[in-house]
Amino acid sequence: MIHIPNLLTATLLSSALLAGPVFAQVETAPPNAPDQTPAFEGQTRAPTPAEATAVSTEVVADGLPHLWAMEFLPDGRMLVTAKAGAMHIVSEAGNAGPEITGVPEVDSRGQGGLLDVALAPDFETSGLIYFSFSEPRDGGNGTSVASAKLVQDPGNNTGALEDVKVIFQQTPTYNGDKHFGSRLVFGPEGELYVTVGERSDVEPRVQAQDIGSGLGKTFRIDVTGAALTDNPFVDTEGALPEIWSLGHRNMQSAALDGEGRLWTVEHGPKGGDELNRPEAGKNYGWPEVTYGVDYSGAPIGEGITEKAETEQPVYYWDPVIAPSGMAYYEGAEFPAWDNSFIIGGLVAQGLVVVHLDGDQVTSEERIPLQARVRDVKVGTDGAVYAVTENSGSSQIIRVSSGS
Ligand SMILES: [Ca+2]
Repeated sequence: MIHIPNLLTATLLSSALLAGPVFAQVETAPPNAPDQTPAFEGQTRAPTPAEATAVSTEVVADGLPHLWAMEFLPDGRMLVTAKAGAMHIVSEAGNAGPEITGVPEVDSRGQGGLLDVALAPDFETSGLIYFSFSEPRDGGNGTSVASAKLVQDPGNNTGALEDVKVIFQQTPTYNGDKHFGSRLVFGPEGELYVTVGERSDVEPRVQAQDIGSGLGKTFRIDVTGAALTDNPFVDTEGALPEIWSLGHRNMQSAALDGEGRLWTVEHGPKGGDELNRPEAGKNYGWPEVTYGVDYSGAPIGEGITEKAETEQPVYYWDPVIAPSGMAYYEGAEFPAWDNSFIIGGLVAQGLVVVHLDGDQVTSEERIPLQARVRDVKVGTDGAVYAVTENSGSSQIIRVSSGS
């Protein structure tokens, strides 16, 4: 009889031998880049919490078109974007209204489409929303951000976009269908952070390192799309003044923490999803520095995980979770998740909860939902709402602690 050692058992045994206390880890599959090692303890495969969080789930809305993002309106209804290029209002009972009129054309091939949506900080009085989308352009496409006034009729969940203005365009335009990002997050001073991708292919992706290119960047703009005057590269010749941070791959998760600081999660290649806290002018390494390997299994660049003048991720995953959407948690429903990020997992097919102590991840927990999770929000009730995508349609699932 052949005895096949269980990987979890092997991990537990080795940590028991080396470190005394035994902690289980969420991830037990072998890494794609087994020769790479974390830069510091706890940078990957953090232990699970001592006690697993009990959850119950309830489908709030079903049979929706393939969604990409969701925001709660102040009255508790939900504003959703559909990848194919539509926006809807979904009632608290889960009924979707008709398509909101006035949504501009999007290029929804591949990973493109109508992407994130954010309410203006003064939404209750202005009715303004901001959304990102893969904009069809001469010579290809690119991620753009538009503002619009949402005129609604709460009685029948209808709405219209008026005064639609494209306020920001990621450049250069590229003819591809991958890595558009994106998420939109308003900072505490009303500044708008925009995350994008680097368009994936070998030729454009190196521009993630180029501050004259808008590929692979976080941007920080005002509500008109202009660079903030205290952005890091406003006085650098040849640089795009809207850039906040560089060296990113494809950021489809972004949220503020309790102190109002921006955090992002980006898709790595085969391995190498990263949690970062992007700071002004800093370089997050892609594609020169990365955990994981290319889809072919070959190293990316020199296959290095550290380099001077580049930042280490706060945390990374190999194998990947395929992050999309994230929310900072400080609600009453899950006291154990206080000061955690709840990240949507497309490949992880559920929620990925990383608990923080200061700026370090202390534990990682998974909440399986048996569906690709595209976006995550916390409701005013403290429950967590996951937007799923399966076979081209979506559900909104409420995750609570009750039964
Ligand atoms: Ca990085």
